[in-house]
Amino acid sequence: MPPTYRNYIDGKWIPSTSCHVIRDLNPADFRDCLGEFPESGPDEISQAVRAAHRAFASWRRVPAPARGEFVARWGELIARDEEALARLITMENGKTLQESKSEVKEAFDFARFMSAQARLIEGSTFPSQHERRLLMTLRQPVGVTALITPWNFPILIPCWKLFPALICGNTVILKPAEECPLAAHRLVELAAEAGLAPGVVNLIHGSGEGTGRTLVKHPGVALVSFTGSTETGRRIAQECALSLKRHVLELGGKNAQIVLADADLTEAVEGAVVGAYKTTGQRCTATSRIIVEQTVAGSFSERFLERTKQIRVGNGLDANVDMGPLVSESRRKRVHAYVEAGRREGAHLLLGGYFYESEPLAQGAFYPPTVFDSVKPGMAIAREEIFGPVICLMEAEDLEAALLDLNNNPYGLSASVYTSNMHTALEAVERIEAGLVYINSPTTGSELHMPFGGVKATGDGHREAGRYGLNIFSEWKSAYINYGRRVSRVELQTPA
Ligand code: UN1
Repeated sequence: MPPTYRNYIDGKWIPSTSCHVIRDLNPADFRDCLGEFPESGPDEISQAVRAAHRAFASWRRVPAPARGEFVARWGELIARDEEALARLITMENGKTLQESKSEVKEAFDFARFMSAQARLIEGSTFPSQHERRLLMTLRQPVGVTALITPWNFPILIPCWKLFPALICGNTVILKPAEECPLAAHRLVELAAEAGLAPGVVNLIHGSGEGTGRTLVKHPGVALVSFTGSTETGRRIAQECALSLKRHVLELGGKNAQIVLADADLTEAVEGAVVGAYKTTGQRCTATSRIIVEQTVAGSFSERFLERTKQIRVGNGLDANVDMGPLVSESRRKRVHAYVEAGRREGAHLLLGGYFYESEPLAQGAFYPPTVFDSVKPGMAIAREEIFGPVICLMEAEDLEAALLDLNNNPYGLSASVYTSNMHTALEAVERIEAGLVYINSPTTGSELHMPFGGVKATGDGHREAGRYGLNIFSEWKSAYINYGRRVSRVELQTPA
């Protein structure tokens, strides 16, 4: 029997009252159920919100450096358990062990970075237009925050939100994706071990449609931070608009790599392989379109296909595997539906695009690296986020045409350009409509101290990672402090 997991509310692991259960399956082998998680209902969500409110009153008064010390202790426990956490991510999400290790490392590196930032939650001072008056700004916590996180980085993305939320003095309700709840469970167990005060971080399991939606609507939640699909993000924004709740949305991408004729083709091919197939194409930053300058399109495509054929698909725990399964059967069906749509619309399938029929791959959500060419900008596979190992090869006459194709898309998260010309590179950096631009490296691989996020339908203008979480998780207060003895004198002065 798989173990049954509980919610974490007010410092206690509490069995859910719900009779709906979510089974956490290993995507490399559906026979392996890692645990059963509750579909939490309104009562337990309210209980968690009440606990977070009570905790907020004291947590906001804890000096920020002490809040930072807590994040540092939590990070050190994540580092201590690096191996075990990485194995767990691979078993639950499917990505290779090496990728899982990089994810865990980025999580504890971010804890180290963020814990130091707790001493730098700075405001400013300004000269006043009145005498003997000090003007200053300070950052204040927002309150109870709901963090709704995806399954593609089940440790890292919760940390991107948790650590800045906490150092700024907020309390938290974490609702992890139902596909990877065990990673969040372990993460919160480590928070408890690090000595977290009850109610500061609460963990509520359940689906997005059910538990997530109820949490977003709860009047006691002051801010919702969400990473996931644009479709869900839109619904969250609509819901939050009704009560003017703060919301922060990190949504889809349809990232492109441009390869120009003067590029180092070997590097461009390697970059494309990393961008396309790491995490089985399930990164917001994954490369999905490759736009190649016509004169080198034939040779690029030949070399890219050759490299793609070498990708070894299998269980991510096996060190000889390059690409694990998709996260679930429903994701596999969705990816395949896009591939079918591509075929129907007249794109030419060069590789992949099928389900494995023999063991062991038939037991999991495996999908082969899939490549289309003759893809036209209007096709669904060229416009929509597929979130799988599916590549659209496109041709462009020159840089101008390539930029036009790249920007002609509702999303704007990440983009990459391979060229050996500095002028071209800088021109592209300037003109690409995306939050992240890479020159001569893949569309993936952001560094934790840089702002992360995108333009257009990729989000709502916020940036995560780096110090940028401080802007999300605090509100400015402007303070006017008169220190002259006779306040009225100040008031008599103009302007009003
Ligand atoms: C995501 O896909 O949601 O740049 C995050 C990258 C990683 C982060 C991806 N550092 O690919």
